[in-house]
Formats: sequence, structure tokens, C-alpha cells
Amino acid sequence: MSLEEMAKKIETMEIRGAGRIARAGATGIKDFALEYKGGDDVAKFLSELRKARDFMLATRPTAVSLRNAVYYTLRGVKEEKTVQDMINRIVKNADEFIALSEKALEKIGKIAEKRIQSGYNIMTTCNSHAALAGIIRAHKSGKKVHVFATESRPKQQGFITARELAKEGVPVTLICDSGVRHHMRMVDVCFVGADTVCSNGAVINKIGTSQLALAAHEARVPFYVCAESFKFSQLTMSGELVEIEERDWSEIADPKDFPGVKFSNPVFDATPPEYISGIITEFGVIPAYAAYDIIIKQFGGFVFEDEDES
Ligand code: RI2
Repeated sequence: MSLEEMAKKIETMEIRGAGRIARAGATGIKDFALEYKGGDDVAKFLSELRKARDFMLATRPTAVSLRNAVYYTLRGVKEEKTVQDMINRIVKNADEFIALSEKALEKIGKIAEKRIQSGYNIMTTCNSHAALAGIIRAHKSGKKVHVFATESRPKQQGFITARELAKEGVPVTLICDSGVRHHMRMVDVCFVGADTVCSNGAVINKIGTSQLALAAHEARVPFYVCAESFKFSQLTMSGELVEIEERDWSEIADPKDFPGVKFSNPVFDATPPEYISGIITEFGVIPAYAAYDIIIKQFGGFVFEDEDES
């Protein structure tokens, strides 16, 4: 698939989910490198590569997973001497990132499963493979679990979750987003995913996640975020704010049917660390406030966006 085709699929959300767009981003850069036919001029290749990187990163602005995947794929490329060596390095990096991300997901599932007891009612929102990993493992290991999946307007990714769980044989009930607080009194634990984890422990995830966290906090229900380390943002350590993606109004309703009416369609929100019982990463369960340590471990410190030319 060409870089343009891959970017289009990410932008239109045909490929979606923070982990999946990260792997698609790495694959897109790899495919760009493999299909490069611009000759042996290193400076020209690097300039084209930077354009490809920026093109890919512009598709979806909120999930730092995409940025981290693309930068992982470009690690050490500038140190190579020839275009062919640069291409080889990109291919190796992309394959390595994809393998690491799959391994991380598996570890998160193993850890999350331990927080699920037989008989539990679980609530989740949107469609997060990281959040579902532990639930599916628990079910497969013989634990009796039941899941409340929120619809997740406007794109209704909750439908995908409900179908995926039903296919796995996990009992699942689809609820409206407005039904979160009502159903919370029947819930034992919540698992959600993350698009970006900030250095102060705030989690950016699908719009409505913070409402779920608030309702869980009120009902004293443990609320876990499942996030691979590549969803942590070193940019937030340098003071950068996470851009919340605003998508087309038509995702809510057809504006033509509402003359004179404005719409607002931010598709992510921020859950503060005080409402998070723990973040389940491939390095274990951490308090949300320990996000800083994961960023230091993974990235060695912070970076200014305009200085990051790796
Ligand atoms: P995994 C999704 O974003 C949701 O917000 C979900 O919670 C998050 O990515 C993480 O998904 P979108 O692409 O990586 O649907 O856990 O906007 O699958």
C-alpha cells in the first residue's frame, strides 16, 4: 500500500485505534522507503522522508502513539551513509516496532486479567484492543465475566467492541453513553484504552472516558487505563498541550437538517490522574502519577517539538 493510501485510511478512520494507527504509521513509512525510486542522493532521500513523516503525522493529531511509532521507525537513519542502508534501517525499525507493540499488548492482557475475578461486571468505552486484551483472556481462562460496552458516539466504536466480544463468546451489553452512571452501580471494574498519556498522568482517550472515570470514582469502582509505553508523550514534559482532534460535524448529524445550529465534535477528552486507579503498561501496573518515570525510561527525557529531528 502506498504512503498516501495508508494515510487516507488512518485519516478516514478505516484504520483506527491508537495502537493500530501506530503500527500502520510504521508500516506506511516502511512502504514509502521500500518503494522509493529517487536514486542514491542521500540529502534528497532525507528530504522526501521528512515530507513522508509530516504527511503521516498530520492524519490524526491526538494519539501520540502514531508520532512515537513514526519516530521509532526513523531512529538512526541519518547516521547511515547510503540510501540503501537508510532503507534497510527503516525496514528493521518498523518491523521491530510492530513486534514490540504486539508483545506489549500481550503483556498488558496478562496483567489486566489478574485484576478480573469470576463473576465480574466490567465496563469499557470505545474500542480499545489494550482494554479488551485482559477481558478476553479472563473469559478464555474460564472466568465468568460480563461487559457493558458504551456506544461511543459519534462514530459508535462501541458497536465494534460489542461485536468483537460477542464473537469471542464474552457476554456483552451495549449501552448508550448517557447510561454510564445508571449502569455503574452494577460494575466491578472499568478498563479503557488511551491515545496519549501525559507526563502529569492525565489520560487522553475517546470523548466520554472522563465521564466514565467520574462515575466510577463516585461509585468506588476501580478504573484502569490500559496503555503501551509508546502511548506516553514526552512532548507533554516540555509543556506541549495535547491537541484534541475536532472532527467533521456530519459525524454527529447532517448540519443541513439544522439550519442556524452550530456543532461541537471534539473526539477525545482528558481524564485527570486522581480518577485513575492504575495504568496497565507492559512494564506493570503503575500509578498514573508515575507516567513521568515511563517517559524517562522509554525516551530518556523530554524533547522540544521543533528540535526533534531524529
Ligand atoms: P487501542 C481509540 O481512538 C480509542 O480512543 C481507544 O480507546 C484508543 O484509540 C486506544 O485503542 P480512535 O482511533 O490502541 O477510535 O487500545 O479515535 O486499540
